[in-house]
Amino acid sequence: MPKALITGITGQDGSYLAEFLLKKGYEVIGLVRRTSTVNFERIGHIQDDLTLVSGDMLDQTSLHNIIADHRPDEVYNLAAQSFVGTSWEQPVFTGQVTAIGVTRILDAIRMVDPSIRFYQASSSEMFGKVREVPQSENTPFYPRSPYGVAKVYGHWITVNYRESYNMHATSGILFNHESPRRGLEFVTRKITDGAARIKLELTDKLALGNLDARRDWGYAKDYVRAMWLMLQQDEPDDYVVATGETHSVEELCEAAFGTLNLDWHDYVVQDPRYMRPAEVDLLVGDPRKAQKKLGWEPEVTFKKLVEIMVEADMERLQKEIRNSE
Ligand code: NAP
Ligand code: F7E
Repeated sequence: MPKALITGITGQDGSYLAEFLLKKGYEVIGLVRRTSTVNFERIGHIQDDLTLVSGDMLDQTSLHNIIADHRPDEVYNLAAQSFVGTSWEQPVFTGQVTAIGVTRILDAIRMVDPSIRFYQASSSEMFGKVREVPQSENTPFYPRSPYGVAKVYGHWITVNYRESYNMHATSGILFNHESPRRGLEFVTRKITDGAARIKLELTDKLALGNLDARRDWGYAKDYVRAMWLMLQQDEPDDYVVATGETHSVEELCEAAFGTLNLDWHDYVVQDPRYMRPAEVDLLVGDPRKAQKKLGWEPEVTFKKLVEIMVEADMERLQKEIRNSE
């Protein structure tokens, strides 16, 4: 039975990857950090099938002991301070977790068993102020936030450990991917949840920031499959994972409110609080290498993704209303 360690298992991607690996017959170890209240909402339904271990990306000892005690075949490093907005408010913390945390876990692997395969969750935010359109594995980085800068570090330390120690260390440069399990602060979920609340007359306004920003949005379940495929290759490498399509925040509003037969113009207001000090205006990925080498294709379109998310938020909120009656 192959064994995988997932950091960030309580997050959106960690929960989908855990489900995916369990179905493939893996033993799944999940690293969780200590919190004063349990936050297993995304993994509660599979908790009995997982081995959860206590650790933190800020704590070298815990990372080393977990690798030494469990000896996984594959490590998926998904843990991060992943919200771009927060990275301006907590730049040092973001660097400690999202950048230096990668070195901590890579070094723990190097010391225990350098043959363990490693996946690093790199990000399209590294392209930032884009140097070319679409962005591929060869596009130079120009990050625009402390988060983006931290991910550039995480990417290059992964490449460096691959080249220095001959480790099977791979960097997946994933473009935005979403789902009903996306955190409520990210724009897709904020919009699908907001539209559902408005439909159910729980509120009548949705405050957003920059409506012109464009992103290449895919479905998280499709993207965790790509992570696994990367670690099944004979050689470690870097891969862009994206749909190749780009849409604006305004188009996202139109799609989400449209699903509920609402006109977004009647409800969305712009609020400077949600504008960023430096913006990433346009992201669109070139996924041809992943398609060719991994045989990976996204299955869910932008329209379908928005429908899935709106439907899930409607269902959740209707249930909450019923329970409160
Ligand atoms: P997410 O939902 O924010 O999950 C982040 C995970 O990291 C959570 O499980 C969180 O634990 C954990 N974490 C944070 N700080 C930690 C620490 N100090 N020690 C241990 N665990 C810690 O993020 P996601 O959307 O699933 O993304 C997964 C990874 O892919 C992240 O590295 C993200 O930066 C990267 N990425 C995401 C996207 C995307 O569009 N989703 C695109 C490219 C790259 P708690 O539950 O305790 O907070
Ligand atoms: O913003 C604009 C905002 O926070 C998308 C993370 O998973 O993907 C994610 O980072 C765009 C930006 O995601 C609001 O200014 C407008 O241009 O949903 P987001 P992100 O910053 O692209 C990458 C690939 C990651 O790696 C990250 O971990 O939407 N926007 N109005 C808004 N964004 C938010 N959050 N809230 C608004 O009200």
